[in-house]
Amino acid sequence: MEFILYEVKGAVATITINRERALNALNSTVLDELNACLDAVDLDTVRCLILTGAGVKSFVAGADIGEMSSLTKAEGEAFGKKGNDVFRKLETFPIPVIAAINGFALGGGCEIAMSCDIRICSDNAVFGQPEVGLGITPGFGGTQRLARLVGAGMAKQMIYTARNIKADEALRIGLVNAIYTQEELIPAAEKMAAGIAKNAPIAVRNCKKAINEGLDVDMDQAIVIEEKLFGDCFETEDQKYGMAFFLDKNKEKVKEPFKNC
Ligand code: CO8
Repeated sequence: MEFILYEVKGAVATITINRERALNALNSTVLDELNACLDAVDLDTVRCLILTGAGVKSFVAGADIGEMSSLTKAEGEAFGKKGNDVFRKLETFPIPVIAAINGFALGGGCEIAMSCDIRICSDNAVFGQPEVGLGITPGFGGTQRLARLVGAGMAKQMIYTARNIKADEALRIGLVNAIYTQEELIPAAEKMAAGIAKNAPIAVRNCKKAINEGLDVDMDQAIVIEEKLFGDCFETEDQKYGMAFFLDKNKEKVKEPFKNC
């Protein structure tokens, strides 16, 4: 692939958007390649994904302004759909995705980060939805996901003013979970991903599904979604092993890795 790097270490895979000379801006090729990369992830072995950007300056500096500048109404809608389809694939991806935000996360960059399950960033990260300054709305889910993540009032302020915020403010409003130095960011993401990957994979997937699907419906329906996914776990070998291990009083026994079945 021209703009996507994919690396697997044990049960953790890292996808790097690699278009550094344009600060990893998302053009159609990047979106197509990201889509293909997600389709190719081996879900039998990979249990957590990390998404980051190449270089030390930018995570993703938005959708490609050059490519968008001459779009017609229909082409604009189609470009928005292309991005939304990939971002939705990321959001509903069966395994957790951690965004390791290593610099600018503007426009489509902030939007792709918000499609991930967990966001952590470096201390030089900058977030924003600058679209109205370019004469457009956020078009890759920003109007929807930012309001859900940080509340409608703060989302409206960020989107209407197009003002960028730094890492500390992103932390304060709940847009990211933690800030690291640039050197510490990827090791921290890998450590978190490894911590997720060592837990029962089907249970982790079911948690993601329960949280995501539950947030889209009212509480009465949401708890039914949870009950069903909770029940499903009792058909897994991992549940049988995990509970038997706890109940076994032999303290010498070492816990085996979960089998994903
Ligand atoms: N698109 C295309 N090229 C970009 C982009 C971008 N979003 N961001 C940076 N670049 C390019 C620059 O043009 C420049 O290229 P070149 O070297 O060929 O001139 C190179 O990257 C380096 O950028 P700068 O020289 O500008 O670097 P600075 O350090 O001076 O500035 C900034 C860094 C502040 C990040 C600056 O580059 C900037 O403001 N970039 C644009 C940020 C932005 O507005 N992003 C939002 C774009 S709109 C969007 O994402 C909408 C998503 C939904 C689309 C839905 C479609 C329907």
